[in-house]
Amino acid sequence: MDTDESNSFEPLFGVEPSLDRLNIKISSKSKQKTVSQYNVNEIDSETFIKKFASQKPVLLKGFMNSEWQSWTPDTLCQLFSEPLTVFTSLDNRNFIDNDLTCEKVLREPNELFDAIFNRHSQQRLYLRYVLPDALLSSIDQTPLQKLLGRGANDKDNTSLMRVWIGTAGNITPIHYDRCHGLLSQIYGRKKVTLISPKYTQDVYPHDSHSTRAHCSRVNLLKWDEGDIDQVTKYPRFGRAKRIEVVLEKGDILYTPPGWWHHVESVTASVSVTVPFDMKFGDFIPPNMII
Ligand SMILES: O=C(O)CCC(=O)C(=O)O
Repeated sequence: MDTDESNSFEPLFGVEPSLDRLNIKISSKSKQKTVSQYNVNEIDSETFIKKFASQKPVLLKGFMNSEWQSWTPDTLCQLFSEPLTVFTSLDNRNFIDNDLTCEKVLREPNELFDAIFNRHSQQRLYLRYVLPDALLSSIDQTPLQKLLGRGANDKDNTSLMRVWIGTAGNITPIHYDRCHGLLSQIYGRKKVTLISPKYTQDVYPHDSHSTRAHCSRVNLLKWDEGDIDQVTKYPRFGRAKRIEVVLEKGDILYTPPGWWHHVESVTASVSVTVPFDMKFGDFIPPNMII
């Protein structure tokens, strides 16, 4: 099942494939229902807080600009001198931080980045790492800081930033987070499918007492392929309205707490997650609301 997909990898770092070539299906459903989108000078902090924070996802275009030279495979190799712990996926597709779906392996940085960006491996790999200072300093955070109404040197924020570097085809399966999500794209493309918390019962979360309570049992790709097991077990998933967003270099997607999301790396990808208001506050996970 994975081999066809892996043949659609783009060969070289720096080559940005077009959506047509990637054969992304933008369904009529997602055309009708999409997220609001703003360019960098079109939205201020007040509007963001009033209209979106905690309520609706929003796509922020051109909010995460980085000096590209700092992020090439060569510079990445120099920044990470020790062997790195990376995830492999048991089905070579789905990655969630869980022993049931992933294994940790050690890779030399040059071997890892070569495998990710030059397709020198059929094995999918996902690195999640604290953002090194050298990369952090190459990002212009001013637009985002203004939007969030923070000081530019907010240490709490930056020390919690994580970089996600992975092969094309990696999937983070349907789950929700309890904190606000700011997923920013540095290189390549990701397709994010969002589902409102109001459809929680149609998403079939794992048992509310389990450590996977924030994860859905549905395998979205298999369900869409009509996999008989998936469709039979999870018939109501068809009712859950989906919103599809393609994240490109420079974009940030804001996802409110409790919104279900499924993330697929369309190409080899580098993203940074920016924590915003990590306190859970009064947020009650959707599957815990009686
Ligand atoms: O980019 C990914 O693969 C997953 C990111 C995600 O789920 C998140 O930031 O909450």
